Amino acid sequence: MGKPILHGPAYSTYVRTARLALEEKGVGYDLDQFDFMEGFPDEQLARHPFGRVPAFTHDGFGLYETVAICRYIDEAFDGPPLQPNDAKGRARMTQICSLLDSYAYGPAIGKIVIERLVSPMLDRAPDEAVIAAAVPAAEKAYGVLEEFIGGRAFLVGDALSLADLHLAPNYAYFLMTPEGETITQSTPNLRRWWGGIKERDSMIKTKPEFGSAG
Ligand SMILES: N[C@@H](CCC(=O)N[C@@H](CS)C(=O)NCC(=O)O)C(=O)O
Repeated sequence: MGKPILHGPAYSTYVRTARLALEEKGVGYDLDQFDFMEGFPDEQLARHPFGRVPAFTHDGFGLYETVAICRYIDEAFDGPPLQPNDAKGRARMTQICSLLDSYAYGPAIGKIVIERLVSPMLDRAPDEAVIAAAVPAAEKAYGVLEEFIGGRAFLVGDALSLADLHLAPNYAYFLMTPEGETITQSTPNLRRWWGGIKERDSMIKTKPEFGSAG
């Protein structure tokens, strides 16, 4: 099998999730980086018709959408399994990835992180109204995740899964904002989880050069 290529910048949360899957599996890969804040290259738009990152190519097979990419990485390559082997565990893992996409990424990253961390980099003041409006939704999503993890070390079952890899990059950036700091203080189970996750080799190797993201 050839070496897979992941297309997208290391600073993207979703690119980092796919990289975490590759690193945790021990799969060698090339990272084809570009700065989408400067515009999407035509090649990426050809790979991803919705103009997002990441995209993934392997032996002529092209894929986009992070959950699909991560599942492919787990299933096509040798290495430690990243999905539970029972139907309920796999369903819970998929549910958590989906709720992160649908209910956590928008408020926590798309609104709060963008306003607090990215706007100042573009010489714009954070829009406090946008942030205030996003806080309840971020709080709710993190509260639900707090209940899912309970006293366990990982989000699903007793082993690392794609659900943990989906949350970790989101958590890393969210924690860099005052709102994220407050919300993560009130979710102690997730905070304990983060203490373990952030020390993994995969997290250290994929740390983005963007502020001080864990
Ligand atoms: N549903 C997509 C979401 C990907 C996504 O939103 N990526 C962000 C970066 S973390 C992006 O491409 N943003 C560029 C934009 O919105 O213009 C997936 O799971 O891969």
